[in-house]
Amino acid sequence: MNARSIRSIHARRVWDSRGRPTVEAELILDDGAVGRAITPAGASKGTREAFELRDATARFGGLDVMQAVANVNGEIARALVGSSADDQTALDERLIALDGTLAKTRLGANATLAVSMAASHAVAASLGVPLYQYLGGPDATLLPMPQIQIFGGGAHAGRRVDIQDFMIVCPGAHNFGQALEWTAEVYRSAGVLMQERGSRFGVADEGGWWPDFTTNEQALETLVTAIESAGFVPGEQVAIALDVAASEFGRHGRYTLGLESRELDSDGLIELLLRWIDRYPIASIEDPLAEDDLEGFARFTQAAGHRLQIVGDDFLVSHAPLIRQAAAMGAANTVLLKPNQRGTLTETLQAWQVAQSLGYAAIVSARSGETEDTTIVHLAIGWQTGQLKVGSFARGERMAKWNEALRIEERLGPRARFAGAGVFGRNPVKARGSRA
Ligand code: 2PG
Ligand code: MG
Repeated sequence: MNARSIRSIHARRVWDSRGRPTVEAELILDDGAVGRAITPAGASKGTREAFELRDATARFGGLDVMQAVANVNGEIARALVGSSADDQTALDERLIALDGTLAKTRLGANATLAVSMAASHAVAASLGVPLYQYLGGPDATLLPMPQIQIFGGGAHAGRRVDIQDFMIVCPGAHNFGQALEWTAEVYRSAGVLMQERGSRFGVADEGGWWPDFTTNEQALETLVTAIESAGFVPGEQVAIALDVAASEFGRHGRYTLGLESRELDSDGLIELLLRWIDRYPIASIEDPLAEDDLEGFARFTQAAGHRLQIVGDDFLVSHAPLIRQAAAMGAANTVLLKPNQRGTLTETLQAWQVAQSLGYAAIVSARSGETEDTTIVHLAIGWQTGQLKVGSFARGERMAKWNEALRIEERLGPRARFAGAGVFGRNPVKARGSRA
């Protein structure tokens, strides 16, 4: 008998950070080791993401997941119980074959991902090692550069500003813990600043301050002021990262900036972003153009790809074939990796491997609907992507991830390395950032 054969799989409905239903799976091995994982959920989603199965009933606004839960407890459990969990690739391939569709429309990627992640946790527990170590072996010692949201916007804040994530990175920090300390200072000073200006209205879906700005650029200015008033040198110690999430306000090469009542075509949006890059210390821009604007993405990458990180999220949906297509066009230079965009760990890892082979960097990312599940922290460290995006510096479902990474940094002790400014090595942030 293989000690790591699967004794049981059980799913239940749990609740995410927006109070919406989601799937948790628990997998027990023959040796008694238990793995548990919860699938997250996005709000600003790419149309080519794997399918999230929600019940065709009115319960909870049509968002219930009882069918996905039943799929795990029925079909998936029947297919996997008794087989070995040792080989994650083989297990995920069985899930893919069992579903039988390209986008997991039959069983639901929310069902398959919970099982895929739970299996990896169970094997790590059985081996008596942390998940990152099971995934990455002795080399898994690289703590990621965190991308942390200071203001929320777009679909996460009632579209109060068009840009979705105003984040910071800390290229000047010497270790992960210090990057969090600096972020805590900037987050606090941004809150104080907004309070003083009478523009603080609670927090958005991912814990960033809910903004009340009259232009998108005002958010950038406020962010630079917050970095300065927290005592850091913008662009050197702390830089800006944006998720424009342009698919949310643009299609067919037309973009509507609702906050400023402006319509732009692809070139107009590219010009605007290039102006911001000149004026503000921006190290990374995600989804600068919409997911259907491959040419725009390629033009923007040609104009700015040597200066900063250009990230494909809705544009690439962690999908290896789309990454290959983008690379052939010279579009983007970094991939956002979200396991629920594909529905198994193996497919997400494949996206990273393909990205790496094409010279792309990668950021493991949470979704706007999260839980206490910390699997993605282990993926970022185990797969050595060097970057992690989790939302802001508030709310338990976000802090659970940052705190898990802190624990790992402490556990690794002197072996811990920090991705640091190296992740932006190709594109030194320092050269830019004067607001003159
Ligand atoms: C994104 C994520 C996280 P969502 O767009 O990168 O900010 O949002 O999970 O809603 O897609
Ligand atoms: Mg995004």
